[in-house]
Amino acid sequence: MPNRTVLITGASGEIGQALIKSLSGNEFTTLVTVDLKELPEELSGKSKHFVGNLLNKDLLSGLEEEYNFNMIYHLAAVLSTTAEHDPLLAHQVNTCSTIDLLEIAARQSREQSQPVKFLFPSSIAVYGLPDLKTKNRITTIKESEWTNPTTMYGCSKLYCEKVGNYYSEYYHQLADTEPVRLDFRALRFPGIISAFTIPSGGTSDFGPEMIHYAAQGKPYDCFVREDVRIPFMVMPDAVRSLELLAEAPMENLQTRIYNVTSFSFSAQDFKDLAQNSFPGSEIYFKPDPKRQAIVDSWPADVDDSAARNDWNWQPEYNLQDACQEYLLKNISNLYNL
Ligand code: AKB
Repeated sequence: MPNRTVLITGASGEIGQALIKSLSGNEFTTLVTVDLKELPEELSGKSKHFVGNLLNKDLLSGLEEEYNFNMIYHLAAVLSTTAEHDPLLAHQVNTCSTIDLLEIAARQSREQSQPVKFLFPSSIAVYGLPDLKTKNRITTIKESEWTNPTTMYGCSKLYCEKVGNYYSEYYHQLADTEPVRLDFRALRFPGIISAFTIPSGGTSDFGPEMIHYAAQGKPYDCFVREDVRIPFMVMPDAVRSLELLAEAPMENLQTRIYNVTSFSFSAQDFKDLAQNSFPGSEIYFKPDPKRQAIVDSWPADVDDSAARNDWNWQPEYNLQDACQEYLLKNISNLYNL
């Protein structure tokens, strides 16, 4: 296998940490990571880590000068709830940093005369269903349907999908220059549940938060109604789907944007799981109408048949394995239960 240099932004976040663990086992891969924060102790030494803000142009130009990237996992983002508190910041972090990194990838793909792959985690937040009646009527949603996001996070993810596709297919289409060979690929992730880290700033956080609180014996006030249902997957499947899409032969891909999911779960399902697994858990439903409205606009489930057909996507953890084999086992270990 040829040596390759991989950049991961947002490396200290939930997906970033899990991706570093997975990719750092490969002796042919040099990992370069960036985040506002240091990496946790257990990951230090697994990458060349830079602490800094992606909006700092000097940081990016320094990285461009020092490294020739073969692949970029651009994970850094302001998530949906945080983004509604500061939409301008969300725009800057989520879209401006993406354009800057796409520019670097485009230049480097030209200089190296080979494709630079650009992997982008998009989200079910790109969907926007107008009301609960519509949400309940639709069983699964395809990539091309209902892309009317109601959040700044969803808008920025949708824009980045479009612009990533533009950089791969049409960039500088009228200029008399060598075409760039940037290879942008995006996954629309559902809510992601990690057994090792607790999410923050998202609106799908009610599920993982509930389980982690219950395991620690802490009461939890759930900010959505019990009947709220959205798709979820566990972290190992999220990381595996990113790596599978990254490695899929281009000729098999009929699109650059794919839904992926494992199971659809309601807030009440999470409560039942928590109470069966950690008897005595105190979970109360105290919906916040504004956060509630955001998840009401997200689909209850997505159709990931394109990913299944084009690059053999299949989650390793179905609902039962996700709960028993991954979540409860690891969470119990984490909190020494
Ligand atoms: C969020 O809630 O903002 C994210 C997402 C669904 O993309 N977890």
